[in-house]
Amino acid sequence: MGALAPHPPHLVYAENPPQNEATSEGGWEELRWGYERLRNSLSDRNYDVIIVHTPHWATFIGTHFLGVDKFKSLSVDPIFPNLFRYNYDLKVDVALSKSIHDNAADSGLLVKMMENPDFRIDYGTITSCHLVNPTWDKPIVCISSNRSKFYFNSEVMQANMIKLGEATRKAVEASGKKALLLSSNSLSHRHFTVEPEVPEDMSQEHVTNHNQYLWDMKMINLMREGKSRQLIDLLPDFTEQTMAETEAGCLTWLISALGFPDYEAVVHAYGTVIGTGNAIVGWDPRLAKV
Ligand code: 2X7
Ligand code: FE2
Repeated sequence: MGALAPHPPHLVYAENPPQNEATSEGGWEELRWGYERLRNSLSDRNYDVIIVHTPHWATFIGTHFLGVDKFKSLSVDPIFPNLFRYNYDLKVDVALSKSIHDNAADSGLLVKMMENPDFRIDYGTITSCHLVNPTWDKPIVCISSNRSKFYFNSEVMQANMIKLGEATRKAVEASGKKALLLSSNSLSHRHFTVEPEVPEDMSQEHVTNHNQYLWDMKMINLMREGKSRQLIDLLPDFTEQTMAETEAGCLTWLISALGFPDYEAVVHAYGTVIGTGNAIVGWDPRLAKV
């Protein structure tokens, strides 16, 4: 299975889990209830591993993969340290990580295993994984975002992420494991630059502008209609027009790894966080037409 699983740290803050030092009065319920619906949709799926592709582990030379069994530390969001100071303790499926790495290398991508045991895990990975699986009872594979969109352009980024998706799929199939794949990103990404006095004051929350909303709906409707080829074809224009976080390549990787699904995606929620557009969407191969 796959999911679009955005990572605004506000959603973890609003849930008040014991791992997070900051406390809140709630907020962003539509998105949090959407995550609850996504979790319910997974409750009868016995998957072995979560594979997450994250924008906030940015690598400029190639794609990197976590290559150490366990990581435990404190993750502090650089922009919102008031909201997110999260004590994480996670396990990595290094064998699967290495196998995706090797397949990607065979397809001509520049790749590297990240083997520094003191490496700080980014808040994108932690937020998406926490909201999908708050018990952290599954190992993860974590894939960095190669910034080829910035060094080259969207087309190069997409071509590389399509290859990376294929390499991921091959490695998962060869492993015999059942994997849940997460694209950890928001959609439209123009946002407010001033935080309200009470961050969870929902009277202040809305999409930054109508243009962003219309683009988000265009993309979400393509997902709902199972038109994943059109989705990926439109992605460079969407990313340009809305400064979308799809610039990181996560969604292109996910759609490619799922084999460009032509079945309908299930939209669990759409909502804004500091004006950005966020959709929680699941792709379940059981919905594939036979
Ligand atoms: O990283 C993020 C994000 N993608 C969206 C909204 C708010 C904060 O952080
Ligand atoms: Fe982000």
